[in-house]
Amino acid sequence: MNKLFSLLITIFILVSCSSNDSEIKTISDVESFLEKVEQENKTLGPVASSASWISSNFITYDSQKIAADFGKRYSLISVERANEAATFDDLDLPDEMRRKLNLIKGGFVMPAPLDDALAGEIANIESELGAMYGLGSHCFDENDCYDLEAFEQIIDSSRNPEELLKAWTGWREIGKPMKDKYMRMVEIGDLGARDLGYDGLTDLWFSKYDMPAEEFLEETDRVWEEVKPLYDALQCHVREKLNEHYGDDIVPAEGMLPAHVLGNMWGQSWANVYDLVFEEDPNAVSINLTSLIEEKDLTEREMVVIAEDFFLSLGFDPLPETFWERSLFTKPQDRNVVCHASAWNLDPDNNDLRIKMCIQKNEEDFVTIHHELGHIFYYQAYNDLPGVFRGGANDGFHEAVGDLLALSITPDYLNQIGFVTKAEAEAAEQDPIALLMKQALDGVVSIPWTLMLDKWRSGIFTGEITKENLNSSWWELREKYQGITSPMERGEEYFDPGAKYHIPGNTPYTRYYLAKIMQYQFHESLCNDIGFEGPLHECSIYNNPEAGVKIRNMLAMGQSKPWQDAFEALTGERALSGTSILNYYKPLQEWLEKENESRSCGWE
Ligand code: X8Z
Ligand code: ZN
Repeated sequence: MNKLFSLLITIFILVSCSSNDSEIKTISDVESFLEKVEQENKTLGPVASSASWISSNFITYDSQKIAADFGKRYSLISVERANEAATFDDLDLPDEMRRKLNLIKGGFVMPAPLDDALAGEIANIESELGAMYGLGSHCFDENDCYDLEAFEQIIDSSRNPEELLKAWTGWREIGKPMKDKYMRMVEIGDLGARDLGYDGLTDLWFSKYDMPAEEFLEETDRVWEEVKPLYDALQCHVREKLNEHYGDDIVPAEGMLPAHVLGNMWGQSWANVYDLVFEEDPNAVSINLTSLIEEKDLTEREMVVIAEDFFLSLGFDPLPETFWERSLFTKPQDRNVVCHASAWNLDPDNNDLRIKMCIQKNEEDFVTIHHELGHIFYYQAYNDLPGVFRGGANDGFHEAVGDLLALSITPDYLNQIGFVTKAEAEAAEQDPIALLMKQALDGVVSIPWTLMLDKWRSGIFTGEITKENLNSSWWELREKYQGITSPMERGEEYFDPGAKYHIPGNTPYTRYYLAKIMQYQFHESLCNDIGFEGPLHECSIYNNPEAGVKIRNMLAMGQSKPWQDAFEALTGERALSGTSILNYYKPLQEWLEKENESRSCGWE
């Protein structure tokens, strides 16, 4: 009787153990789990992407409803899979498998908790915020209404301070109603991040870089310290010139720059005030890409074809026919779309790649087309990898590819594609400061902005910034990092961060900071590899198959290895560094230091 009893107990223990999570897991369990995730992604992924594509291409009540529903379902299933992946934490696994599990556990931006109501609520808020930005417009009276593109038209080109201020403040009205929704979304996302085992959203966002979050953040700050003297010199010079143009009442001779006169809605690029801040050598010929695009009467599609040709010259495969059929290149007149440029990998197994962009025929958008195609050719390079490995080595790599090619839009390249004559290209190269200044007004100016944006967001995530100081802390950071200030008092009734796409859109922004730094490291290393001996700003990798192979090899790795491995494959280095960007702009920095000698630079 006793024996029978203990046998029954043993059977009970065995049965109960095998029916819960404490079951001993094996590698083959991991394999079947990964296969399941792969299959689910194949079925749910493309439909969820289509729902999202429709909701950004036709912003309507119903398209938002469908996108939110897919968002919720996708989110819940991803969290379930992340939790399942965590059950293999104690298993000793090959690196590749461990990496796949980690990617499944950490691949979230704004995770929902495993709760139907909260998952529904956060998905609705996300969709609402996206639509509020996409539909954003402001009327001063019933006959005086503007959307973002109309406001940008003014900010980018007007020199009338009153008109500029009106457009600058007008666009920021769209932020106000986002504030409470944004805070509620962060509250739910924080719960989601904690459920996944992270110490909140900041920890989740910065744990994706193959090193502890804190170490990564220290790295980004370290590089900023390297680049800051160049930025400070530029800020000082631009302030002087804008002060000369606008006078003390608009631009003070010392301190910070007012945000509305910088030629960009967010002050993140000052290229549009180039003519105010730099006097070109009268003997040099300057190349104005916007005028060339106009003179050649290029269509939007032709601009994309020229950018595609750059990639083809490096040996990349052409884009599929469906790219040309399904992409959006121009702003539709009869419906509302999210105009902020984006690149889509809708159905990786069928190479359904698209961009969505309201292209304007100017230099800025010509460069942005290269940026977007960088994403597209990255997708194409890694789409035959397993689903979990389809991603950039880190998100900064994804942002850097197109920008890297844009660094090669040199006068010589423009000559090669028949935009300018050889004589014009040579004449333009006679004034390197002019070329570098134009580049720096975009490439250097954006750096502190790309760093401060997520510092603000991280403050919200950790709770250091609260509802009471949302807007003031935004401006404190803009002042500290960029030396830019708001042109008028901005109280807490405003939500100025909401007027930037990536805040309501929940797109992490540190990726652009990484890209702005890494693209120069890539460029310098490729130019060395191909044996280019002149100054870095004259080097173009156009038509160079050797550079093409190096880039493609890196892209084809997707996120299958730590980013440092991918970085090393191209540059031979494993760490971020400000040295390449400083080398690139060295002649300009020296010139600026001379110009600034008698000026009192810096700001409090
Ligand atoms: O958002 C973008 C791209 C899409 S990934 C157009 N960029 C950032 C921005 O516009 O703020 C590119 C540069 C920075
Ligand atoms: Zn991008």
